[in-house]
Amino acid sequence: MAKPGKTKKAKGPTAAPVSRAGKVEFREWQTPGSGIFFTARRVLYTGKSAFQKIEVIDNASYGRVLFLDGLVQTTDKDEYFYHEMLAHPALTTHPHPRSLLIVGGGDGGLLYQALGYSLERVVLCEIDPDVIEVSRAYFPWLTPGLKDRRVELVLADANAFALGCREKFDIILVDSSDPVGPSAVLHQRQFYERLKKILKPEGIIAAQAGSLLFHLGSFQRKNAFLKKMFDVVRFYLGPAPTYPGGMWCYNYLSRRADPLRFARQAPAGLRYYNREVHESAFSLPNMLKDRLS
Ligand code: AG3
Repeated sequence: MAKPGKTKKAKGPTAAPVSRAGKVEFREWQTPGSGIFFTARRVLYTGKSAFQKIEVIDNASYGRVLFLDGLVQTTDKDEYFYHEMLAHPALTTHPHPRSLLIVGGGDGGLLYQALGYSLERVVLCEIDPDVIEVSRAYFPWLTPGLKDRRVELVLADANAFALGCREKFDIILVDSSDPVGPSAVLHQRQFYERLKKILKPEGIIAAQAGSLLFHLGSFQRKNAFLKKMFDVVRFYLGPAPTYPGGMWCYNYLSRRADPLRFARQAPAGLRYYNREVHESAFSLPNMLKDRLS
């Protein structure tokens, strides 16, 4: 990781920075003609890892904001909407989760949620060590789990890791980025076939799937191949205020788990997730139902 504060001229996709009215503005182009912007109170980090451009700024309304290749990954203000909804539906409905694999998630936010359960072993497979180091430096409140004794960090491409892995997991949570750049393979059929092989018979996979507004076509394609692989293929929804379209979609996949049959309570102190939210998240709007039927 380059030294904090070191600013190289970025090549390729980046959020940074446009200067307008004396303010440095970072933006994500969510579509060719629209997006979201943040003025930087401070630019905390910009660097290019072996895999992607990494940027962290401090914003007056959202606190710290992490961008990878110009795409918002997490902000202090709203990270829990996404991390809670990716973690808890699977973890509250698995009969006895002992082992967990997290795919991606180098910022630590999902791990933080998962360690609220009495898991015995967690493997976090992140391709980019710089994401972990930058998050440790600038999001220390998300990353304490990275040094938990139950956690093993594997620095690898999850697609290759899944192929070579001889262990099976109770739960697999896929915290990928968009289906472009290093995350593209994590949205494809081959990857899910590999995950299925390392999932225990009672296992559950929860994966971020994308924007309800902008990725409907990709849900339709995913649904088609997932249906051939898993008996239980469910989509569920939750808000993600700083992601494109603001409403995010997740997959819940299993051989036999019922996403509405609870096996335990979620940890206390969550800010978004609760049992009623969980139940209603699996009720889908017509525009999505139509695509999946
Ligand atoms: N992973 C999902 C990020 C997707 C956001 N997409 C976008 N901004 N276009 C988030 C990683 C947080 N642990």
